[in-house]
Amino acid sequence: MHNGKARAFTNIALIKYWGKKDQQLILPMNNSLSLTLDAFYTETSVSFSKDYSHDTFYLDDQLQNEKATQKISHFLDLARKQAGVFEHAIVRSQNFVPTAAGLASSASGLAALAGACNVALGLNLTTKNLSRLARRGSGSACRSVYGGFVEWEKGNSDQTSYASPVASHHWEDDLAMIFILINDKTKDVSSRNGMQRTVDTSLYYNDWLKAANIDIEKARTAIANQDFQALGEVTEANCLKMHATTLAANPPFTYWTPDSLKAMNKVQAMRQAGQNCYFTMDAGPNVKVLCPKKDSETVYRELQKDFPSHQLIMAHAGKGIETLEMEVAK
Ligand code: 2P0
Repeated sequence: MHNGKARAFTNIALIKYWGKKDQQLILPMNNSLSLTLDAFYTETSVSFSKDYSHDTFYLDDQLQNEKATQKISHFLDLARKQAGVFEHAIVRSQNFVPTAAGLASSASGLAALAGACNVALGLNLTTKNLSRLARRGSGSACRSVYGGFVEWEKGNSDQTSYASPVASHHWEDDLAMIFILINDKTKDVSSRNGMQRTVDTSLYYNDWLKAANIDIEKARTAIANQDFQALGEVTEANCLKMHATTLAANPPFTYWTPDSLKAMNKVQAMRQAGQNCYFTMDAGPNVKVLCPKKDSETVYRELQKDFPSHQLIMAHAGKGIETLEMEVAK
């Protein structure tokens, strides 16, 4: 029996990963830059044993179906191959999210699984190689290996595509991100399918790539200068450009709902009224508001005027991946 357990926090991209040039290796078309957060995380344990005849996956204590288990098995195969261990496994994942609001994250989930496999299989990976392994599970997971600001260098091969921390002199500790949870009644386009459809069909995709390269440079400079306004402006603009590509895809789609727009308008109105805050959105309807930590209570109270408290979650900068002690089941 080989056991391992790890905890990984989710991350939100300020400059988005949107499109792959290699779907099998999960090599992205552009560099992305994220902030790891403290509010949502996943703890995953894995036990490999020659006594198991197949892989089993429990998420939040629920046995998962074949499709969900296959994605995990595919990842386990990569880890098993690296280790030269060919035993099946039981994977138990627990998502820690304040409410059941569709915030379960593949970033924290696959990063935690990579961390657990690293321990269980004795891979002894450097953080760079752990980031490469996590990337194979889900692109954004490679950024959750680190805390604070993180940049995923797109690279051009399995060896050269991985995340690293962005030097910030702990500036991330002065920031906050408030999640506005928006109910999603629309039909889901997964991020994986959405980004691929956009790469394949969106009229705006090439312009997105040009813009993302410029935006990431601006974000790096803003972090180096600890310039909140510059970071907020490029974060919001980059998100809007990413979402614009989906409208020009075939068939077209959007992750926005009426309440997403209400939230975006609210943030812009707050800014016009002198508040320091900017939004970003990912492959779903939730809106995330970036603001300085010292202003976060004021921003939160202002958002409470339009959104009930149970739809608002305050987050701050989070840590990188952690190894945990595992209680071995009898
Ligand atoms: C990001 N997203 O940079 C972007 C912005 C969504 C919008 O990374 O196919 O779950 O597993 O590599 O990482 C979500 O995509 O996709 C994502 P796969 P992933 O955070």
